[in-house]
Amino acid sequence: WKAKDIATLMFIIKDGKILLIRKKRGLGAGKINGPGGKLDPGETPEQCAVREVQEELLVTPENISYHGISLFQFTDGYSIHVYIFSATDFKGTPTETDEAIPLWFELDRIPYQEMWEDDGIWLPLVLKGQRFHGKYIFDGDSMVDHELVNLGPL
Ligand code: 6U4
Ligand code: NA
Ligand code: NA
Repeated sequence: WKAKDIATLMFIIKDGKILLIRKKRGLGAGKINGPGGKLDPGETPEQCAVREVQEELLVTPENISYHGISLFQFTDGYSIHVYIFSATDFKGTPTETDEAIPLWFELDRIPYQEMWEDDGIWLPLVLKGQRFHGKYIFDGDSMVDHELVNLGPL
């Protein structure tokens, strides 16, 4: 038996670009991902997503949409449920912190080869304004199975 975590991801998409991070520590350190992290006691997923972007990049996302939930199940028993959000605006200036380096990418140049293997499957649905849910089985860093259900437009 291993812990089940609940976490969030927030993709700020503005002026044809997406704000990603090079993660410096935690699960997926070294990879490029959206900012996000684990739920603190008493907060909603959206509150967590906003707080994590504030902590990691010193910006506050605005005009937020909820896309859905993804379950990541690792073969060692660990699992993490991730609530996925996007935002079309933000306040502040993306800034490097102890946790993350901010990186902007054109929407047709997202560095999927430096991201978690599942991102290439569902991040295009975020860009298209779709809701979805999915389940992804990982053996270490390798995805061995997945199911994705597209739930239609936001
Ligand atoms: P701590 O050190 O616990 O405070 P925290 O930032 O709260 O760190 P972290 O970064 O370990 O937690 O949370 C895990 C992050 O990794 C969440 O944003 C979700 C994300 N994540 C985990 N598996 C993922 C996967 N397969 N694909 C993906 N993001 C994943 O795109
Ligand atoms: Na975090
Ligand atoms: Na955290």
